[in-house]
Amino acid sequence: MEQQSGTAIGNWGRWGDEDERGTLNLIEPKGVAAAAHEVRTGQAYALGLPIQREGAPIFDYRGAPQRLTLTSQTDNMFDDFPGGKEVGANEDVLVIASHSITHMDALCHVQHRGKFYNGFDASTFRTHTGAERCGIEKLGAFATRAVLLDLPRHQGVEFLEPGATITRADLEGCAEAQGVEVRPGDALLVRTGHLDNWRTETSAGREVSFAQAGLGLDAVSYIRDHDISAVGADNSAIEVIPFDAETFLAVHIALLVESGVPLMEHLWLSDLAAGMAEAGTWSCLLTVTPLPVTGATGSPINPVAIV
Ligand code: UVW
Repeated sequence: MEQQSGTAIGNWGRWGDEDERGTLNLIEPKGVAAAAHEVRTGQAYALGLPIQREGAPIFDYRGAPQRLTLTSQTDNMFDDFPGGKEVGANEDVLVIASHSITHMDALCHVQHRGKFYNGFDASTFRTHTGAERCGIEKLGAFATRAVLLDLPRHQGVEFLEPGATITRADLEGCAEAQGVEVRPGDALLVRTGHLDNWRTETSAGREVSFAQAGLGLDAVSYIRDHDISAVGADNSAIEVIPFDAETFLAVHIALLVESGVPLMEHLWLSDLAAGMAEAGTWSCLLTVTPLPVTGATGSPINPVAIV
């Protein structure tokens, strides 16, 4: 098994040379059945942001999501059908950059030194056909136990300082203070408070303060050591922005490429955090359904957490 960056902890080959699901393989049916017992209040929280042009947290080059009206009853398209003048049907076309709003990164999203997760060659990704290996459709829908680490609540602030690096010690300290155990196959949800801050800022403020708290490389060992199946956060890239000064997308490389850990970004975690605090628990049942777009690098998602 070829290893990246001289480390001995990558997951290449762990689930076979043809594997394209990475750490989602850690979710076993008996774990899902046990996760159902995490449900205490039955309250469900949707973690996806509204899909709309205004106020979507995006990188400029991805553009804002657009809902275009395809047909409308006012277009008289159905007038020639029997009873057509009395009936109308409205439809949309959705134009959404797959990495703009709340979304999941497929394992083909980032390559490093010409390789995707599991050693698949970056040349297997082509402009027109997309990903031959590790496309989002290979991940499939999943349900698992999830643990939310609410760092602002733990640190007694509204949101972490923009640009602050979250360390392994931060995650450990928060889990310990919350009294929650992180188990193999769990999804890890990290709340930074970034979206709360972003929502209250003016657009001018957003431009100058794109810096976001996020995971540093040091926190990756926590995810690997706990055999986390997927990582989500309420920021744009899981990792800290500005990006690591030495390696662009260092945490993406460590998680997506080396470890095969799918990432979920722009999760709205604040309502969930409040509900969990009230319920006195930091673990829940999480379901995630990426759209099975063949060869895609990611997908909008609206995960549901049930407390
Ligand atoms: C990058 O950070 C490049 O993409 P994403 O936010 O989708 O992980």
